[in-house]
Amino acid sequence: MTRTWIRALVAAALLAFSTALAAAEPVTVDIARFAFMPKEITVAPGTTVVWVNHDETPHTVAASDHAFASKALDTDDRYEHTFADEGDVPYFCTVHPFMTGVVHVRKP
Ligand SMILES: [Cu+2]
Repeated sequence: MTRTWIRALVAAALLAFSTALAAAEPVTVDIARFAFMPKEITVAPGTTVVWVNHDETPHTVAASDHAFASKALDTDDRYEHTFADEGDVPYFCTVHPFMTGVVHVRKP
């Protein structure tokens, strides 16, 4: 194997490794007993948050600033949103506005 080939392989391996580090795992928020659990989470920019409704009652996930909103989620339905920018994103359930949560988006 030539030196150039070895260099190319090492470069490809390093690129794959750094890409894996950058891609954050999805974070799950459970909807159960008329609450978001956990109610507050902190994630890195680029993270996808997945909400899963475990209640028998339909719920929604809607940003307080209307940046995103799910349809009504039936039992076991899920909704996901990727948070690109840093900041605090409060959200609530439009069917039951007392159900609230916050996603804090922060660089690690
Ligand atoms: Cu609800």
